[in-house]
Amino acid sequence: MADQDWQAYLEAIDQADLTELEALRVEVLGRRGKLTEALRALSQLPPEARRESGQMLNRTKAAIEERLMSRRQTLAESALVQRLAEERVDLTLPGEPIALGHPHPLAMIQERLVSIFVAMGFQVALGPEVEDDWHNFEALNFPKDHPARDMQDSFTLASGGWLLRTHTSPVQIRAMRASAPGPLRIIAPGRVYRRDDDATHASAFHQIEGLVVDHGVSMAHLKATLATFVRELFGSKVAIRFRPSYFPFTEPSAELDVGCLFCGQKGCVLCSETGWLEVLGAGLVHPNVLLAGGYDPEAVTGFAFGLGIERLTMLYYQIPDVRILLQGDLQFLEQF
Ligand code: FA5
Repeated sequence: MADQDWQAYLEAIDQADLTELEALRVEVLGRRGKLTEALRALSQLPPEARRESGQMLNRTKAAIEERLMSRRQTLAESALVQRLAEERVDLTLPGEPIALGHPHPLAMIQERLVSIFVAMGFQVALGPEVEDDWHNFEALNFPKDHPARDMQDSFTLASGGWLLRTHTSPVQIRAMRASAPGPLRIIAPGRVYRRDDDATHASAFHQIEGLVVDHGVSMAHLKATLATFVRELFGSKVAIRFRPSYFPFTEPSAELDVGCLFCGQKGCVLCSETGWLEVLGAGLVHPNVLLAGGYDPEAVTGFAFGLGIERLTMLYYQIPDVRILLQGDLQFLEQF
């Protein structure tokens, strides 16, 4: 084969893609390749010509091998450049949206209730969820074995004398004992526990306690405070009424009802056809409770109230069943 033919192969290599390159390699250097055959044919040449041809063929082989290698490298590099161009990542593109959580409806309502009272000048006080009998009952004027204790069926702890508080009212005692004989205006939000379990009663729920102790505090202050609170929460059009009631730790005692928001006071299952929904219990602090709190009932008076946060959340969002608030169902919770 003449020199220019080998030269043509070198040029073909420079133009080849990967597949053509392999075909060219086989055609020239394969077991039956042109150059392999030519090298094999050398043995038939006379010694002089063999040496000359042999040197020429070996140089050609080296040149072709080198060219094959460099073309392969060029192709690999351009493939890489192309891939990099195709796979370019645009770091300025917005990412996949991440679903953000938000506070539970009970937490939102609790915050709203607390902020209404804080705006009226109340301070937030907290107390323990594991209480002793004295703070939860006795200091609140529930004598031992008194039937009033049946109103709040408690979870007691195995280690004697402790129970899970059944209401936030023990914080009244703790706050009074920390402030007596000075004036006091607190609200105490928190979790409470009772042996209850039905559509409107959970075994763990939340209350907000309110307590004001000062000179000359009267039922008029209580009514004005609670009326302001209800109107702040539900708007000025909602109807309210105070109804006589009984709690051992207040005298007189009252319950506050709001006009049913579900039926517009026409009467429905949720208000038991009465047109009214019970919102909270309240009253003037019983003298025995003031005494237990370290105050002189001859010198000061006070009012107190306690409301259920679940109950208010149900009213606020018009949720007909308390259990759905406590089940952690995302389909429900994501609506808020
Ligand atoms: C009390 O717990 C009194 N400590 C409230 C009080 C405080 C009265 C200060 C006077 C002065 P009662 O047991 O009614 O009262 O509960 C208050 C509110 O808690 C109820 O109106 C209701 O909204 C809510 N509640 C009671 N039991 C449950 C329950 N099992 N599940 C959900 N909410 C409840």
